[in-house]
Amino acid sequence: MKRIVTVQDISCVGKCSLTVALPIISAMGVETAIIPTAVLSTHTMFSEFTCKDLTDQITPITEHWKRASLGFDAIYTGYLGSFEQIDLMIKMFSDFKTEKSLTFVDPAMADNGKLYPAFDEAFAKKMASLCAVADIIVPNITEACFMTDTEYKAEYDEEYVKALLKKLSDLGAKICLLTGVSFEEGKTGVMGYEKATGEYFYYSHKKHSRSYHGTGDVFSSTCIGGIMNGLSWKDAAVLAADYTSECIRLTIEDPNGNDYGVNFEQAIPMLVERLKK
Ligand code: PXL
Repeated sequence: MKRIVTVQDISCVGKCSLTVALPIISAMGVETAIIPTAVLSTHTMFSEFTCKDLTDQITPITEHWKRASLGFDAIYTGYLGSFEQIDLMIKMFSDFKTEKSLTFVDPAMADNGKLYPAFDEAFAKKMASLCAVADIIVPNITEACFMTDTEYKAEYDEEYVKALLKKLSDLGAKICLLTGVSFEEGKTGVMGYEKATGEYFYYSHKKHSRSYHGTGDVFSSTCIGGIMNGLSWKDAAVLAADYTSECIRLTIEDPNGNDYGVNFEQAIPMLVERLKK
């Protein structure tokens, strides 16, 4: 069985970061070690939240793991809270990455043209330095723009997205996967670029009437889980896009659906079925 470690916060309510990564990746048959970077009462899109920073726990945990000779098939980072945490992740990559293992960065920090409340432009530039040393990065268009000094556009063409992917790739990552890429009304999807082959990849599906927080984390978790199951990055991206879309559909159809996160739990059987194929 493969083992990954994912490093992100615990938002106690809100269905994002570790509370989606842990169940989704585990359901995909992959051991999921965690480092919680902070404990929040809810994610930061609530009007109020508590936050206990756990940065001082990261080094003691990783030093213990080194003494115990623990290794990981992948290191997946999500929402991080500070410059220091980003530096610690760069160090963790260099301490734990092997030739066979994968580093996967979701620079979760912005959406719809805006940074999340806790961040500023300097933080986005710092996040670019983590993306530079990753194998695979999965920003949305907003995050990619902040990291590459590109003007954010709500409407764009394929040329704009390809140029954005090229700039992301120039940061250093081997594979760049942009989420939330839409070229036609009613559809959305993912567009990727692989530095080694110069190849672009696009996959789209239905765009739903509503969007929810945490869907980027659902996508990233499924994508790394798929890769750990032996899928190519493109097939993993397709699976992750389809699963995320199904989670959104189920949430919209649920009369008691939460507005803070998606019903990812209800779509886990579909995810597991798809992995068997
Ligand atoms: O990736 C979403 C996310 C994760 N963690 C925290 C957040 C958010 C989005 O707002 O606030 C704490």
